[in-house]
Amino acid sequence: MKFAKVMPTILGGALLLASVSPAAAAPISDSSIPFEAPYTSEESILLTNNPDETIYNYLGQQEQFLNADVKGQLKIIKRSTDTSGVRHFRLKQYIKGVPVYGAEQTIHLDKNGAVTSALGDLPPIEEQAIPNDGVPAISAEDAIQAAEKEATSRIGELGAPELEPKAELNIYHHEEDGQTYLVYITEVNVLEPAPLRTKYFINALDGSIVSQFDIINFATGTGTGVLGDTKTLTTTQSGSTFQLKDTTRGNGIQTYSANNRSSLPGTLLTSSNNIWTDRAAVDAHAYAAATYDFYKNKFNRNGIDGNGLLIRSTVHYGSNYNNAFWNGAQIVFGDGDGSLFRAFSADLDVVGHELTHGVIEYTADLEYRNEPGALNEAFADIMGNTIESKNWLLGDDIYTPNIPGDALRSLSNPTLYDQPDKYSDRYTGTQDNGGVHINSGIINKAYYLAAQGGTHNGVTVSGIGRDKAVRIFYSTLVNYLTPTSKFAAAKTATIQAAKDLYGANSAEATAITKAYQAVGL
Ligand code: ASN
Ligand code: ZN
Ligand code: CA
Repeated sequence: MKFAKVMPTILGGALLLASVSPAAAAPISDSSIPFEAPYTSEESILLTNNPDETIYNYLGQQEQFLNADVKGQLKIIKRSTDTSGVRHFRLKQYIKGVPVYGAEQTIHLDKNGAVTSALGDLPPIEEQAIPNDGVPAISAEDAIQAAEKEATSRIGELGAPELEPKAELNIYHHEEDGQTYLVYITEVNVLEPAPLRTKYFINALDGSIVSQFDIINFATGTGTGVLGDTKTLTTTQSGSTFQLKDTTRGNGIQTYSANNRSSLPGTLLTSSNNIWTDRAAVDAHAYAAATYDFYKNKFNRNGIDGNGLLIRSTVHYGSNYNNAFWNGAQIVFGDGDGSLFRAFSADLDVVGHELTHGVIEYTADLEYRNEPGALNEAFADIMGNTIESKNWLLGDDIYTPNIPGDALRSLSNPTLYDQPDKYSDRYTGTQDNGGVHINSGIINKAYYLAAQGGTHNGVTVSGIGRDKAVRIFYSTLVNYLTPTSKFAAAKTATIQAAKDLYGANSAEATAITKAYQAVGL
C-alpha cells in the first residue's frame, strides 16, 4: 500500500517510553550480534531464530503504515543488546542504493524476541520520483565548491576548514515544497574570517542550493533600545556567554563599549542570557545591521568596502560626548549630554550617516573640506536619511530630547537649521572645514526635490520617488565622482548616472537636471 503522508511512528512514542524499564535504560553493550551486510531479500526472512527476521517480518505486518517498497528499502545499520537482553535495531532507508536523508527507524525486541516498539519518521517518497534514477550529474567536488561559494558570499574568503569537507549523495525530501531531490550533503566549517558551520543540500543535477542551515555560530538575542523599543539582535554564543557579534553580515558586525573612556575599540559587549540591556549598544548593533542590509539589498553592496569589511561600533565613547564619527576604521558614538543630544546610536539616520562616511572613503573618497567635503556630508545625509526613510529629517531621534519635532538638519527645508538651499547662498568662510555641514544643504535639497518633487526658486521638479533617486545618487557616488569633485561636477555626474540607469531622455534624468537647476546649479 502506498501512503501519502509522513508516517509518524509505527507504534506510539508513549508505548516506547512505557516499555523502557529502568533496567533497560542501563548502559548499552556493544553489538552482541555481529554486524552483517544488511540483507533485505525474501530469502533472509526465511531464516529461523534470527532477530533480523523478526524485524523484517514485523515490517511486513505494518503495510497499513508503510509504503510496500519500504520493507525492501530499510537496511539494518546497527544492532545492540543492553544488559536486560533488550535488542535495539537501527534501520536506514536506501532507494536505488542511495541513502534517504534522515530516514531512519529504530525497532526494539524484548528478551523473548517480541517487538516492543518502533519509532521513525520516513518521508513519503515514490521510487519513480527519484531524479535521474539516483545518478548525479555533478561531482562531489562540484557540490563542495557550490557550498563554499555561498559561504564566501556571506562571510568573505574562507579560511582553512576545521573538518575536511566531504559530500555524500542522498535522496532528500524537502518538506517545504514536498519535492524529492537528489542532493549532495556537505558542510562548510571554518573559523576564519568568522566562525561558521553550515550544512548544505546541493542539487546533484545542477549544483543549485536546495536547502541550507547554520549549525552553530549565531544566536538571536533581544534587547531594548535607547527609546525603549524592543528589537532582535544577531549575536554569537561562545561557551556560556553571548557576544554582541553578528557573523551573518559580511565579515561581521561587532559592538563594543568604551565605558566612557576614549580608547578604542573598548570592550566587546557580552551577556549571560542573550537579553541585552545596554540600550545604546542595542541600537548601535541593530542599526549597523539595518545599514548593512540596506546597502546589500538595494545595491548588492557587501558592506563598507564592498568586500564585507568588518563593521565595528563603539558606544559610550567619552563622557557626555555630543557627537558620533567614523574614524577610518570604525564608527564611534557618544552618549550625548542628555539635553542637547541623547545617545547618538539611537537614530538610524545617524548610524547610516556615519557608516556612509566609510562607504565614501572606499568609493569617491571625497576630500573632507570645501565643496568636495560638503558633497561628502550630503551623501552621508542622503543615504542615512533614505535608510531610515521615516521623514526628511536628520538626527530627529537624538537631538534635544526635551524638545519634540526638531532635528539636526532637514533635507526638505535646509534653511530650518541654518543651511543654504541654493548655491548663491553658500557659505564661503573657513569654519567647519569650509562649511561641510553647512553647504551640504544645497545638495540635500536637490536630492529631496528629485525624490519628492516640488517647486523651488521657480523651478518645478516632478519627483521620481526615493527609490530611484537613491539609486541614482548611489551610482553617482560609486561610479562617477572623484576626490576633488565640486558641486558643478556633482550635477553633471548625477545627470549622467540618471541617463545611464534610466535612459538619456528619461523622466528620471529630467528630474535630476531640474532638481539641480532649482538649487541654482
Ligand atoms: N558627526 C560628524 C559627521 O559625521 C562628525 C564629523 O564632523 N565628521 O559629520
Ligand atoms: Zn558626517
Ligand atoms: Ca528634539
